[in-house]
This record gives sequence, C-alpha cells and structure tokens, in this order.
Amino acid sequence: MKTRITELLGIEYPVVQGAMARIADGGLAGAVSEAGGLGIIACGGARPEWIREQVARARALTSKPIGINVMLMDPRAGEVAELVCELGVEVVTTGAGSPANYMKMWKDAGVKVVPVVASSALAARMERLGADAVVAEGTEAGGHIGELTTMALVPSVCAAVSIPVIAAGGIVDGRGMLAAFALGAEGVQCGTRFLTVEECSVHEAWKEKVLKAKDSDTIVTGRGTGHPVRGLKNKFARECRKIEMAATSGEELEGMYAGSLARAVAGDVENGSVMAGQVAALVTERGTAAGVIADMVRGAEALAGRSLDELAELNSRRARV
Ligand code: TUI
Repeated sequence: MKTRITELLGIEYPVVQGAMARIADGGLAGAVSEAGGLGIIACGGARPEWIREQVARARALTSKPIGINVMLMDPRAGEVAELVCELGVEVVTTGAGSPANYMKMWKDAGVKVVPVVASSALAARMERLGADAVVAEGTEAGGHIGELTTMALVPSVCAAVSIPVIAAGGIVDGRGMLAAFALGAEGVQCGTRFLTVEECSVHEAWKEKVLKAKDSDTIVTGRGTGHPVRGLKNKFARECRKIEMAATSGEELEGMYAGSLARAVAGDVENGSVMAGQVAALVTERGTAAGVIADMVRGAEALAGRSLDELAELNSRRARV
C-alpha cells in the first residue's frame, strides 16, 4: 500500500501497533515491523535499561523502522524522551498529554513525531509545533482515554489539520480500517487486536479474558482522578467504581490505582487493571502479528470500492468478505 503514512514512516502497510504499557515489548514491536506495520515499544513505567534492551531486541528481529511511545504522565518521561534520540528509533508516539516540551529535540534529531490526541484542539497545536502526523484515539480504546468516540473524533481532527491522521480506538479488522479511511484517516492504530497474538508476551490469563469478552465487558475507572482508564470488568474495576462513587477527592482515589497494572501484568486479572478496548469483544482468535496485519489490509481492500447497495446486500446476509 502507499499512503502518506506508509511514506512518512517507511512502512509497507499503514497499520500501527498501539503502545500498550508494560506489555508492548521489543518482541511484539519487532514482529509487527517485520510484518510491514509499525511496531511500537511502550515505555510507560519502564526503566531506561529495559527500554535499551527492548530496542535491541526489536532491532534483532527486523531492520525495518520501529517506534517508541513516551507516556507523558510517567515521571521518567523526560528521560525517555532523550533516549528516543540516543537510541535512534525512527518514530516516537506520545500519550496522555502534550509533548510540546520535547518536540524541538525530536525534530532536530530527525525522529518522526506522532502524538496521540483525543481532541482536534490538541491535534492543531501539535501540527503547529511540527508533528509529522497524529493518532486520533477515540474513547473506545483501552487504557488511558479521552471523551470523544472515534466516529466523532477522526473527522473532526482531519478537518483541523493537514498532516496525516491515524485513527485509533475501536479498530480491530478490515471493516474498521475501511471505516477509518472513510472518516478521513490515512492509517490505523490497533492495540487490543495485538494482545492475543503469539508474539505478545502478556499473561495467558489476560489473553483468555480478552478472548472471552463480550461487548459490554469493558468499564472505565478513574474518571474521578481525571485519568480515566478503560479495561475489562473484574473485581478490581467493580471496587474502583464503588469507591469512586463515594470518594470526595481525587487524592483519595489515586492510591487505589497504584500497582494495579503491575498486578494484571503478573497474571492477577481479578485484582489488577486489565486494560483493553471495547473491541475485545471482536477478538476471538490468537493469530500472529503478520496475520493480523495481512487480515486487516485484505479485509479492508475486499470491502473498498463496493457500492452502498452491494454493502447493504452483503450485510443483509451477514456475509463477511
Ligand atoms: O496514552 C494512552 N493510553 C494509555 S497510557 C497508559 S499507561 C497507564 N498506566 C497506569 C495507569 C494509567 C495509564 C495506558 N493507556 N493513549 C493515548 C491517549 N492520549 N489517549 C488520550 C490521550 C490524551 C488525553 C488528553 C492526550 C492528551 C490529552 O490532553 C493533553 C492536553 O494538554 O490537552
């Protein structure tokens, strides 16, 4: 394929693997990049030594471009931002804030900068500061989320900027990819779909929970702290919601979330924060990174170019192409 995203990032297919904190390592990122997408190492909560190791691991799996994600709420974000330049990764994405303070450093180092945004205002600000593209992430996504749905956000971001837009949140297959392109996107980013692939090292219990999830099985916790997080329903999430209802201050709640991702990563999927997007319900098989990318592109291409009449006829038979 050839879109402004494939050209900008030097990849074959405009499919980016979402940076899942404490999960997306060099093994997953390397496999995604080798398959022609863009693999991203998630650095939220990670030590610099771990980041160096994972970049080396990804580099051993592929000679194609890879990315690093800087989680801006992380106290070590500044240190990670500098590592991006030192390690010579081709692309940096950011999440959960504005990367304004690091933009010049990255641009000067020749890194492609792709901030994740949840509003058209931040997208426009990022463009003014020199961002090469943005990821417009709707609230269907897993992990830290904004308010707007992908359906509302993507066209609005596309109208606000001239740089290419990568859609994220609720995209799991070729249908979603085509829908995102219809809304104005030139690429897609998927996290949840990559959780269950062979190369993803997340705990087996987490994978099983995703595979079993129904459409109503995700829940948003942390709204009271100003840092809402979407994950799969479990004992932890239910308790969070109960306490959130009664809490009088954000600080009162912060402690409840401390260590919750680490617990889930260790396999305690009842008492930890099992982040996943709403499309967990649509993830029904494991597969491989390469399989996911091929399936998405093939599925989107197979639907593209059909008339609305044809699509409606296919839909009336619940036919999948
Ligand atoms: O960053 C994400 N998703 C994440 S980060 C993460 S790590 C974590 N660990 C423990 C607890 C909580 C989180 C898990 N998931 N997605 C990108 C994203 N960014 N979504 C929404 C935003 C966003 C929201 C508001 C970006 C900017 C923003 O406003 C910034 C501003 O200054 O206007």
